[in-house]
Amino acid sequence: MNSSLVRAARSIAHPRRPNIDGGLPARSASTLAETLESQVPAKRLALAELKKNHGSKVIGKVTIDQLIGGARGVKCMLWETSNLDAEEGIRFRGLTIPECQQVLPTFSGKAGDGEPLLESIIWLLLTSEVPTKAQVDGLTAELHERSSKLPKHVVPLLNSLPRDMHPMTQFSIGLNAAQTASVFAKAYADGVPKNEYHKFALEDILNVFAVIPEIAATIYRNVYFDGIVKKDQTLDYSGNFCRMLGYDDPSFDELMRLYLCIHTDHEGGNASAHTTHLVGSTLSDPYLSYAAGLNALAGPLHGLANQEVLKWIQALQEKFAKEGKEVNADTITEFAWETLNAKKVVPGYGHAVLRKTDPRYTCQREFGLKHMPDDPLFKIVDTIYSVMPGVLKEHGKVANPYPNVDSHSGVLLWHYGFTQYQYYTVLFGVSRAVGGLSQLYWDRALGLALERPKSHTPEWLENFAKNNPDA
Ligand code: CMX
Repeated sequence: MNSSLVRAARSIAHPRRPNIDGGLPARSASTLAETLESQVPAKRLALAELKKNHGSKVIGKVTIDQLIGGARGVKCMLWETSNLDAEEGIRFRGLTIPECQQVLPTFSGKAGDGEPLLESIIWLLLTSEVPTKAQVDGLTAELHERSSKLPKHVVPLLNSLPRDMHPMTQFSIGLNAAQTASVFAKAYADGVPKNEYHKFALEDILNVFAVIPEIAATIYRNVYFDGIVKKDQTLDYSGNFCRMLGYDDPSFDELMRLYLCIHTDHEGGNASAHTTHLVGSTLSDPYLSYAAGLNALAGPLHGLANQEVLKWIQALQEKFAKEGKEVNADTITEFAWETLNAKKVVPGYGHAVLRKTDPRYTCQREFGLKHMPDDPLFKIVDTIYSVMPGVLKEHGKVANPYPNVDSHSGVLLWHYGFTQYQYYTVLFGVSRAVGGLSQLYWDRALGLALERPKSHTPEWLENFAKNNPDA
């Protein structure tokens, strides 16, 4: 591991304030809860200062187009854990994906030797610090221990659901049902003071992280196999999740680590993160807040796009097999135009914010080049990548003709025999919990307000336009 890069990354992710004598404070806090608690007073103070000194500054204007068009670009949310740049893509607490891959602890213990552990990203997103391996190991053990907090009625409830109910619907039901264990809801009902909410929210957040692999794996094993879920808590979070799903291949464990890390967070405005934040702002507990986020993720314009990509590729393969044509750049182009002319979207392409290839796509492509360069489906995805931006540019409607994260995730899973693509969004959902709920911790710690933007009727807008011709 390159130690100067780790130091640099630590200072990007978490610029430490000098002590009065000019030295840097020691990184002494050992558990996640202690580390967070030690950060709360300074963060509260910083936000209060920001509000006091700059609260009335104007940071943007809103047009009627934006009001009608899904609030694109409207600056109206505070989000701690990540930032999305249209050109560069995501940074988790200041770190790009390649930087995370270089500095965050991995399964072997050596940063840079394999994919980061999800526990490393949990630590980074919550605390803004690059954790040590010992801190990450402590968190792994804590999450394994907390996994016993799944209420006993949840698995029987999941077992009773119809097999043909979409896995995302089952996931949402499972997490909502687990809400009976909410420590936050009980504390609120008991009247704990507002400045203590975050402590109880953190209990729920860590418990949600700990129990969702079992909810998710139970759904997978029920819908497609024998319903039996076997844990291996000698492994990390992702490795154990793979065993629960029924996969026992170190290379697949690495894919799952990568997959779970890169899907965690994509700043605040995306539908799943925003929904979690919005519902949480009513002081719904973290279980209910994230279950709402899952329902947003289940939409085909958002997380469901990863299953749609596989469906699209299969339809393409079927069509050209029937016609006795091979799948190549020409036939893919033909199929893309058929999709666009039928007024349908090409799944896995385009983005509401990004204007370049999604770095989450790029790192999955690199994983494919390393682990499965000759896989036929991987090659098709690569050929799609070589022609689709050109097709979409020629079509002329799409703001971003480049692939997003969902364009690549399915093909990697497929390579390992994980072909049940209706389930893919559940994996996204296991990961997105980390971003949405890490932010929810800070929402409660910073006492963020109930979210309640203003809406207007069409008549109001028309009158406004009439009375303000120069607006
Ligand atoms: N195929 C065809 N048309 C597309 C398109 C695509 N991949 N992406 C955008 N368009 C269309 C839009 O539907 C819109 O058409 P209308 O004017 O008729 O409504 C027009 O191009 C302009 O849209 P945009 O400004 O480029 O994109 P938006 O911000 O409105 O939407 C997104 C963003 C992701 C919903 C859109 O690109 C899309 O539908 N992509 C395909 C689905 C997908 O991959 N979603 C996953 C996104 C990542 C995630 O959240 O998981």
